[in-house]
Amino acid sequence: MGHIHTRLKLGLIALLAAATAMMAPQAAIAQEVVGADVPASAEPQEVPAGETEAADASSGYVPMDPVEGKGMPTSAEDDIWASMTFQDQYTADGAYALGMHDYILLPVITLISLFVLGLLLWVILRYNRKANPVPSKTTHNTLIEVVWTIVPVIILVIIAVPSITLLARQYETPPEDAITIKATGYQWYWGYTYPDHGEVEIISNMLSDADAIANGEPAQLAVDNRMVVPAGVPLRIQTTAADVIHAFAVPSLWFKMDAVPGRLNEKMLTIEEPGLYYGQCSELCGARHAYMPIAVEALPMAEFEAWILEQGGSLPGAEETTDEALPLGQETGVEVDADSDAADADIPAP
Ligand SMILES: [Cu+2]
Repeated sequence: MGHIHTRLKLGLIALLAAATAMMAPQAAIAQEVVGADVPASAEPQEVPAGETEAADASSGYVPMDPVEGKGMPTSAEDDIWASMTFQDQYTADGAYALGMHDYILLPVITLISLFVLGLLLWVILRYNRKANPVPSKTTHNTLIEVVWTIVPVIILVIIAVPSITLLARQYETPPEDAITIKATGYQWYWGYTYPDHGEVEIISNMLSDADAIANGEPAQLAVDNRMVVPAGVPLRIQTTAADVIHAFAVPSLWFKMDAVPGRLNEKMLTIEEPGLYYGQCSELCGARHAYMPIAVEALPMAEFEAWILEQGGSLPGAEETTDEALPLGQETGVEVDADSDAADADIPAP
């Protein structure tokens, strides 16, 4: 009977370990899905002129329409299975992680759970007092003990290989020519700056439910000014915060990084295709934590550059041409010197 207790205990430990393994990646990108369902009647977008921001009317950039189910959570009414698993992934790391979840973790967890359930039922039916009035006095079985030690080790190694690979991939440093975008968390909105593009700064606030639905966007995920980025090239996303700790998280891009005041965190992001990807602040940051969503709009490079110019930014490498047009002393290098001179002048001579 003793070894059965041990076996049950081991079975439970295996089940717990499996449950933990299942929870971990989900917790990593878990997010509240609050009123995210777009009304089924949402027409394929024909946003009336003037419905979108005033700045867009005169210019080339028109905010991209969301694609149902892409870069956003799915409601249970629309698709019960899609609502229970991860969002479709649009980065290589995300695809890898999703594959690991679908083809390794989930099958392993399911098999272990069924196996342990079978053992429990067997013990309950076969070894209860009525069915088995005289219990066996067996205390050891070397073969079984070796098996129940070795098999879990093999299972853990099978899980560890892709798991550590994924961890390493997520730490990959962005290449030198990656485009830097800095996301700053504020109570309770996001700011996006583009240091490679003339310090363009975008302040991004959540739209009201009515405005979001009028735009054909999911309520409480839509924002007034999106974080526009180029698709298909490596981005160096830096996160920081101005007040308390926030976290910049976009589930469909497999991206989550804390935004900590006084620190600059950095992680590479390469979005595979143009699209609109929604996320949320994922670190409890105060009263309106749930109302500081993230909307990342990935555009082809040419459209991204046009958007940057529209925002008053500049293109890296285009400085030679813009310098000529600027009055002397206005080019970046000299400007910095002038600032520091001015700062020096304020300090009284010793
Ligand atoms: Cu926050």
